[in-house]
Amino acid sequence: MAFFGKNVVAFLLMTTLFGVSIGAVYKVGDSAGWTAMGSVDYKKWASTKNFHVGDEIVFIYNNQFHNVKEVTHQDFQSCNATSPMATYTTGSDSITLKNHGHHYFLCGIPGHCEARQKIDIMVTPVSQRPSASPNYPSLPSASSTLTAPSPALNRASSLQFNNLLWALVPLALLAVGF
Ligand SMILES: [Cu+2]
Repeated sequence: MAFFGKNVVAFLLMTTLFGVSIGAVYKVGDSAGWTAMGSVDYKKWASTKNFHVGDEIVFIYNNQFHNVKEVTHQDFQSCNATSPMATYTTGSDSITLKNHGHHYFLCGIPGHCEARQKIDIMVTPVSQRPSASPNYPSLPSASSTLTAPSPALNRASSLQFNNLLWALVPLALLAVGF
């Protein structure tokens, strides 16, 4: 019974996560992909997009010549690839934007970042209410929240729900016993 309960929670967690993930998918550099050939101005490319939490960015490149490293703002500025927060090397790297704020990526191959193979992805918060203080509704227990039927939610509330959900993931994982 305990196992059954845990599985149900895990199942609900997964379906809820995927059920409300309705973010956009952006191919970095569009048809040019992730390159150091100078054909893409990634700063300009990013400035034409409006990234939100839950959106996905995809880096497409030949992994013999390039890679993707997520770095701090300082390392982004100085093209320092030696202490990345994350490294991607498949050549088809799909990254879901989980937090708002800046996400800095560069190619770690020597010289490429300097050749402007770097990108600053600015993720805007899903719900921006100028006057709202952080007034998250008091959360019920993780399990009762997760049983809320996601199909019934409209788009707006499911987006907010998605935000809340990320805050709940640690709770849920705790409940599942990971
Ligand atoms: Cu490169």
